[in-house]
Amino acid sequence: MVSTILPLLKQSGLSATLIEIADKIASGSRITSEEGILLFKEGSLPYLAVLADLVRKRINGNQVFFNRNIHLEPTNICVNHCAFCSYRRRKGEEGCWEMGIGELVQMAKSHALSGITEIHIVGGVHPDRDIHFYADLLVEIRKILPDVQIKAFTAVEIDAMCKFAQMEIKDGLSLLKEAGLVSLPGGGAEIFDETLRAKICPDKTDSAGWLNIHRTAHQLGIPTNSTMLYGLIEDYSHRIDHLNRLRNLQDETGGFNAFIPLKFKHYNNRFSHIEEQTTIEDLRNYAVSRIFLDNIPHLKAYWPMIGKQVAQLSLAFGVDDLDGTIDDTTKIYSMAGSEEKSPTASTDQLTAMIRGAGFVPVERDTLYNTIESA
Ligand code: V47
Ligand code: SF4
Repeated sequence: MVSTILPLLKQSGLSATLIEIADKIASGSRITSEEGILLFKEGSLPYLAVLADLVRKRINGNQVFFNRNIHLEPTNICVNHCAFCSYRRRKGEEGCWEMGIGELVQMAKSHALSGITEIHIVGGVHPDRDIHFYADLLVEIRKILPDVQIKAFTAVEIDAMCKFAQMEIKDGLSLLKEAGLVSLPGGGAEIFDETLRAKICPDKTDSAGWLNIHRTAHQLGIPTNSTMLYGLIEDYSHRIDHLNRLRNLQDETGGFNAFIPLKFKHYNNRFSHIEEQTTIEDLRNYAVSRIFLDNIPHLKAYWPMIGKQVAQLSLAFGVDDLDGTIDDTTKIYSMAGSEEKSPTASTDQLTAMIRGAGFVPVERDTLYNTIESA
C-alpha cells in the first residue's frame, strides 16, 4: 500500500511535510498532535480520504457495522444550562417531559417485536431522580426484555445521579452494572479544553471528571463510547487536544468501543448565531479523527444528526459504523434542527446505504459482536 500511494502523492504537488505524514500513517506509525493540527489545516479532502480509508481498512477491513436499536429519553428537565442545548427545559416549562418507569418500560416493550438488540438511554439531569430510580428502570426493562443490551447514561448523568444519592462513582457504576447496564454512551464530553468548556457548558461535569468516570467504567469491565462536540467556538488545536486526551485514556484502559463526532446543530439555542459546519468540514473531521485515534476501534456517523446522505458519504472518510434503526425514538437532534425530523431507518435501508458505498454490512450488538452478516 505504501509503495502504491506514496509515488502518487509525490507527483501531486503536496508539501514535503504532508508527504512525510502520509508516509507515517501508511506505515502504521502514530501521528503527533502537531501533525494532527496540520492535517486539519492543510489536508485536502481527497488526501484525508485516502489516508483515513487506509486506517479504517487496517482496523475494520471493508466492514460497516449497524444495529437494531431504540432510544429512551426519560426527561428533558435538566439542572444544567449548556449554551448549545435546544432540548433542555425547566420543570413546569412548556415542552418539558418526564416519563415514569412504567411508561418507559411500555415504550421499550412496544418495540420488542421489531427485534431490537439495544436500548440507548440518555436524558437531562433531573433534579429529583437519583441512581436508585435509574437502577430500578434498568431492572424493570430487563424483566420484560432480558436479551436486549442497555447502553445508558452519559458520564454527566452518572456524575449527578451518584451525587444525588451520595454514592461514589465506582459504587454507582457497580450498582448500575448489577442492574443490567452493559455500556455507557459517549455524550457529555463536548470539548475538553477547560476555557471553552466554561463558556459552553459551565455547570457540567468537568473534563477530568468525564475522563475519570469513563476510566472507572473501563476498570469495572463496562466499555464505553466517546464523543466530541465540534463546530462551536473551538479551533483545530482544541479538537486535537480533545482527541489526544481520548487517545491517552484508551492507551491506558482500552475500554472505548467507538468515537462519535457530534456536529453542533444551531436551531433554537443560545449559539444559534453560529453557522453550522459545511459537509466538507464534517468529512474532514471524520477523516482526521480516524487517522488520529489509531487505538479506538470504531468511528461512528450518527445519521439522525447529519442525515442519511452525509452518513453514507462519511463511509469513504474512515467511518465504519452507522449506529442503528432508531425507530423515531429520539428528539435531541430534531429539536436542534436536524433535517431528520422523525429518524427511522429499516435494516434494509441501512444495508443498502452500506452496500451502495462499496462496503459489507455487518449487524452487531452493543459490544460489537456480529449478529449476522446482512
Ligand atoms: O452530550 C446536545 C450533544 C449529546 C446538541 O454513544 C448536541 O452511541 C450538537 O450522547 N448540537 C448527547 N450536539 C447524545 C449522545 C449520543 C448520541 C449518539 C450516539 C451516542 C453513542 C451518544 O448530544 C450531548 C451533546 O454533546 N448535543 N445538543 C446540539 N445542539
Ligand atoms: Fe442538560 Fe444535556 Fe442539555 Fe446540557 S446538553 S443542558 S446536560 S440536557
